[in-house]
Amino acid sequence: MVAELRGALIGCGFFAVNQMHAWRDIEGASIVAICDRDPERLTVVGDQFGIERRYTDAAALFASEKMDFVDIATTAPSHRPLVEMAAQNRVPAICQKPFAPSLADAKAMVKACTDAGVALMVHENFRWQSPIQAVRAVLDSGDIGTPFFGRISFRSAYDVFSGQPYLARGKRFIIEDLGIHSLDIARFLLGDVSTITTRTARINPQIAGEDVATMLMDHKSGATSVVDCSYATKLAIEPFPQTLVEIDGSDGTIRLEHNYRLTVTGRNGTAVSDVSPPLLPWASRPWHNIQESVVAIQRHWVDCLANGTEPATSGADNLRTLALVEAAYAGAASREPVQLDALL
Ligand code: NAD
Ligand code: 89V
Repeated sequence: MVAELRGALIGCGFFAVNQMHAWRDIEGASIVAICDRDPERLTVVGDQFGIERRYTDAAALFASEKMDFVDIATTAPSHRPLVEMAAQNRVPAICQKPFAPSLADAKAMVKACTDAGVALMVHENFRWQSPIQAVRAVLDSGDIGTPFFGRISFRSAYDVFSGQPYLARGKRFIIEDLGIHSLDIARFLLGDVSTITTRTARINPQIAGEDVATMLMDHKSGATSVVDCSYATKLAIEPFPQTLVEIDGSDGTIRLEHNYRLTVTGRNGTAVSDVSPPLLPWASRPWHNIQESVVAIQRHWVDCLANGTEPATSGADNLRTLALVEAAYAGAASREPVQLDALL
């Protein structure tokens, strides 16, 4: 029998609770220790999940525990020091998105893990949502031919600030926090990007950053995509946190619409299906879509460690998503298109 992987979670905040639930659902790995610099969060999560080994200092965690991996669920400013600490201790690491506050930091983190010979995965989970995987499967089937256009859309007026108050305070908001997922989905479905053009706006006067972004991208495949996101869009039915997708191909189309309705028009006609994510026992609507993807990405990590394969959203892969974020902010400021290769 293969020994279960021993993991530790650093950062016991709002989102980490989902990660802890997901670890309990996954065979082959368990969380044996947790760390948070806030003793209150340590108590809340430690008591909820029955974890006795608790640390308020990540260096003490690394010094005292024998771990097969560490799951870093803190916010971006701490990601580089914590990933570098993992690399120094030769511990494979998962790091939440946004991978780092800057592309330069992210490159240094990838180098530190490569030099140490340890695996590094960014917890970029949106592409692991089952409706998005369903779109990918249609593309792989060849039914719609070669894609030439895509639209990845996330428009909502959901109050994200009550659960994540820091989102209202940052100079950067929607592209760095949410658009990053949409940009990653665009890469996942249509491949890497050569050029991005961006417009942003702030509609909500009570926040510091932009809450609307519209991005036009040239993909290296020749396809064009529009990635649009908004937290200022008041709709009759609030769709949070659904990502809607349109793809046009040489032989047909894909539409992932509200309520997870997937319509595929291909060589053999039109098929409509319901690709709703399952509601896991510990999940709660409307977050269940995201919560299910957390299980999927963490299971993928365990498979990768077991088989010695590179995670789909490895640190190196995620540099290309983070570069899109950097390029989008640069292009929004200059109002000029930005070339991606120059950043990588
Ligand atoms: P949070 O502020 O609620 O939690 C972060 C926790 O990390 C806090 O308890 C804080 O005390 C702790 N922490 C920070 N620095 C630390 C350090 N150096 N050592 C130990 N503990 C430290 O934040 P959150 O909303 O849970 O977000 C965490 C991360 O997850 C962010 O990067 C966010 O973007 C990401 N996130 C991802 C998703 C997703 O779907 N992938 C969803 C929500 C949030
Ligand atoms: O995925 C995220 O990082 C979250 C949310 C879905 C609310 O934007 O912050």
